[in-house]
Amino acid sequence: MAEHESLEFGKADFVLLDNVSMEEFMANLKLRFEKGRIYTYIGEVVVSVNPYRAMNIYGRDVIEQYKGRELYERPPHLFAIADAAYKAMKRRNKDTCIVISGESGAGKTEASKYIMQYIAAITNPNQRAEVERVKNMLLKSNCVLEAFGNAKTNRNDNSSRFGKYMDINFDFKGDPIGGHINNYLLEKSRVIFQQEGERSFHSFYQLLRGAPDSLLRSLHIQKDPKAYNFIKVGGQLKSCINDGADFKAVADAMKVIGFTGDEIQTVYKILATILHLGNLTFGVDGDVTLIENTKLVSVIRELLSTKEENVEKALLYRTVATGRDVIEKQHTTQEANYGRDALAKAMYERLFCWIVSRINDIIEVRNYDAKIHGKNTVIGVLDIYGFEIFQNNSFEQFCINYCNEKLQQLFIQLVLKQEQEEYQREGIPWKHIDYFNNQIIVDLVEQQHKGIFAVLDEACMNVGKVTDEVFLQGLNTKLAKHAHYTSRKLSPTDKSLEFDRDFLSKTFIYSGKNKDTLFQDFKRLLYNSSNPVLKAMWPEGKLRITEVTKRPLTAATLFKNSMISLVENLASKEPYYVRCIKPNDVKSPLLFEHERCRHQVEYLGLLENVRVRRAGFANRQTYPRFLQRYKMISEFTWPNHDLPSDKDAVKRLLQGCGFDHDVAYGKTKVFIRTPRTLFSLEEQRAEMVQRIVLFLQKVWRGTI
Ligand code: AD9
Ligand code: MG
Repeated sequence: MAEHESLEFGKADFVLLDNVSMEEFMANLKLRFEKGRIYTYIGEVVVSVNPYRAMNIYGRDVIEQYKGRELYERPPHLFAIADAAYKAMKRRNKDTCIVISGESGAGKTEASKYIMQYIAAITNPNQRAEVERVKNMLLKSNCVLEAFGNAKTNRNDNSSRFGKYMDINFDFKGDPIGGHINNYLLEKSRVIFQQEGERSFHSFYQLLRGAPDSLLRSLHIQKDPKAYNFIKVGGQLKSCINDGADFKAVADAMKVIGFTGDEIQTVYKILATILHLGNLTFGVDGDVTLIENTKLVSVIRELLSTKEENVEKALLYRTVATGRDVIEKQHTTQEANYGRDALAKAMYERLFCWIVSRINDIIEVRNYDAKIHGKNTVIGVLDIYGFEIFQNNSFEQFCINYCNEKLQQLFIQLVLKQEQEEYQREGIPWKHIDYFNNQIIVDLVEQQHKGIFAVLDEACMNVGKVTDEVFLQGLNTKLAKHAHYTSRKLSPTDKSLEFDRDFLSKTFIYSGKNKDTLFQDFKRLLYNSSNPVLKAMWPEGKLRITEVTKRPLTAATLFKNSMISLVENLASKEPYYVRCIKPNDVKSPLLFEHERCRHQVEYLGLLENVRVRRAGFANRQTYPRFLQRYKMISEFTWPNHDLPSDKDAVKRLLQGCGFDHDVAYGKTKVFIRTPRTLFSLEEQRAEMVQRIVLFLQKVWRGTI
């Protein structure tokens, strides 16, 4: 018996459970985890449990075992799902996507990297140089993005603090010819603040620990992270990550990808500027606000290639237009502190987006290829930040958790709802399955006019300074009757919103993070830099103050829009799912915390998924399409059938092969229950194709 069928390791597919109950599901999950079988299927969905140890299951030999094979032929693995997505794309010319979800630390980013490695390994058999180049770039880009977008949190030593969706484009041969990355809301508040036990983005520590002395000297930076206010807040300055070695790996990756020397230097200068900004302090002399450590201003000026007085002015004043007049208004120390922090965050965020766009410039599909070979197809890989609930949850957690709710909604729609609806439409007998539809939660957040984001935006339009209170009052009036909005508190120090859906619970939303203003003076400062790389990052700095009239979109609206378009994009592709589970909170390879895992199984809707799958069918195809593919395997249908309809012909074909018991006939489609039947049809077809080819060859050679 094949290993994946042996009961010693539990059931390889939850669909095969004797009874679909939470107890049996959990027992199987636990047994497999303990036996080192971290992957299990629900049909074509992979459930993965983070092993928290190096597993010897990703090597070249294992890749070979999965290459081109059908899903159910080998033990469950990410490679099988990657192969299925790849095959579907190649065979049917369809765009596919792999959506990886699960809470923070569950293993999404690692999974996305293994999937990419697999795709890279199985493509380009002819070793075309251009394709090798593209593959190398795609893989190398991960290392750079993680350095700038990941950080140590209390949940995960390498937590993604941005969402990433990467399209890989393939040519008609099925070889990667380019890609595109979309990034979503970087948690930029981490640049200036970290919770106890956490770190800022890896890039800062990598610079301090890995940069050669000469570089540090030129940046006026010392090695000790404790010297820098912005990155020492969390108190967690060491980590299990090797910052020094990573610095070199990232620098090499940037070079390989094609960043120029000047660009890389500018990246370091921006990091250094942010560190120096954090040490700037403001004081007052009479009614004048001033910078206490003016030496730092010279350092910042040098790093930014601007004029010294401009740096000082941008930090202490803001230009405002009152009617036609333009005046300079001095900051209070509080405003100056706010401005400094906003500048640091904005510079980092802009740097990150710029890095992504540079990578995109370089990995973009070469036009000539697309032109020559017509349409190319895409596999998208989504690795987004997972649900997280901290002691204090802020605007970022709210956005992150909303994003996860959106993805869960997509999963429900595609896997559960559409499946049920399709059976109904096709007139296939179907027992209704109950599931929690989280649309109500998604609406609570994003609905026009009365969703939380809308109320927040409205509060932020308020010119006065009481926006937090206005926001809370707005929520109270508009959402009082919402089933999932149970209470809220008005105390100015505890503005928590309470919901009974726990990913949204205890969220502190302050309107400031939504407004997210960076004074125009800073934009102008950076735009006027004589460093062309930096200047190019801040094109809006060229606007004069009187031209800046349009109110920018709020952070919430931007995020909401980007999520809506992400979900639309995913919905337009054929989705494959990886559902990651985190077995414990202490990163132990041995501990399977039952309650913790059960909770995740519940909110990922895995049990409902099994039920739908069991009630359902592995594959469905319209009658004409089915015939087109398999008609050659039956004498009744080859080369053409004389039955009254395609449906009758398909029936006849399947009866002839003895598969009639395993299928259902809908109005327009045939539904095949088990993958094995499909597999067998495929085998017979391949055999027949081979025979036909041999026959034709003989005809051509004139031997027949
Ligand atoms: V977050 O939402 O970005 O905070 P992820 O991405 O879900 O989170 P990640 O992939 O970063 O989690 O995994 C966390 C850690 O678990 C990794 O750094 C590894 O130490 C560990 N891990 C995850 N998957 C595997 C694996 N397949 N094999 C070995 C793993 N270790
Ligand atoms: Mg991650």
